[in-house]
Amino acid sequence: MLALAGCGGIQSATNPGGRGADAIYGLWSVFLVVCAVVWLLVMAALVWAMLRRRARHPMALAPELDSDPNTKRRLRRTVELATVATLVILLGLTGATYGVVSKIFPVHPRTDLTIELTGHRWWWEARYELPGTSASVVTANEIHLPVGADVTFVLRSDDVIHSLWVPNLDGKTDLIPGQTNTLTVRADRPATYRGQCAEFCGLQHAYMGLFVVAESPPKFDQWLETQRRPAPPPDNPDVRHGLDVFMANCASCHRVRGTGATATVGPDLTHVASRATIAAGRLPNTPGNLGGWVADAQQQKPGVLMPPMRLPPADLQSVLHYLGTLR
Ligand code: HEC
Ligand SMILES: [Cu+2]
Repeated sequence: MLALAGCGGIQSATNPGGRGADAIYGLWSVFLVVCAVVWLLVMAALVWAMLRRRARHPMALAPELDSDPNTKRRLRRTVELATVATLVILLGLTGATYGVVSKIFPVHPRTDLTIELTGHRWWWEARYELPGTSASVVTANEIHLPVGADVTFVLRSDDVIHSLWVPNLDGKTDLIPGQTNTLTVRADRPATYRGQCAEFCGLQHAYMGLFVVAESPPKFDQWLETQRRPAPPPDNPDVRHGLDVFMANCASCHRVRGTGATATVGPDLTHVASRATIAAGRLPNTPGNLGGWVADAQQQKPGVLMPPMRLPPADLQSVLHYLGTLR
């Protein structure tokens, strides 16, 4: 039941929605069938041998196998055959594996879109490379991709080793400090998938999730256009006060494009209200969760690199109203 519960979901290698995951699922199926057949044959041979021995030597502890030269020859032939079959099967599976690896990591991958993905303890920073413009699109933990496009992730780490794994889309690739890895993925149908850091990276590793939203190219372009815009200026006194509170308490770690907040210790919050979750998939992005998070992030992710912000209630409300305008 546990194994079945893992099938078919939004974080499942058995429900492929992209080229890499498709190839891996195909390979996995071949392994499953071949190994199941081999296992059944071995078990059948074992049962057969046990029954046969009982029948011939009801009392014997060690039957003398080598009594008859014909039997001996037959046995040797069988063992030789099984050895060769094992070799052929292993070489076949190895070859199939190389085939899949060369599909997942082609030497010269095509690239329609490049996303620099940096691993931080314990969240993901995504920077979209937009050729021919100085505007930058930086977001966190929620990556949008156009369906059918070859999207190359340029993977780096800011601290320790992390690993990107979105099982419905592709295999895993590590994010290693001081090294740049790449992974090119292609999503084949519109869907939202969950990914997970797959390399233990400290206290909140389990809550270092991410979402990948694969959508039609027009919807993706619309999303990108929105993300490209800087934050709107405050349009009422309460929100203006929220921005002041933000500048005084949060700007040392966060960036909001269009304001003086330019720090990159924590996620870029320019469009935080457009995200479905906060804190690397830890919480749905609701006003209550956001308030709880800003007041004391340690409650939700103990050890997280955002300190509890002991703000007077009125200031907390204003800063939450301000965050709400960052759509
Ligand atoms: C010392 C640095 C620091 C300060 C100061 C700080 N934060 Fe953070 N913040 C972080 C880090 C780091 C994260 C990422 C935590 C994680 O998900 O593991 C974060 C995450 C967040 C998130 C979730 C973003 C997302 O998309 O997941 C919000 C919202 C946020 N902070 C708001 C605030 C506000 C509002 C303030 C000021 C009242 C503030 N932060 C002050 C470091 C800081
Ligand atoms: Cu991790």
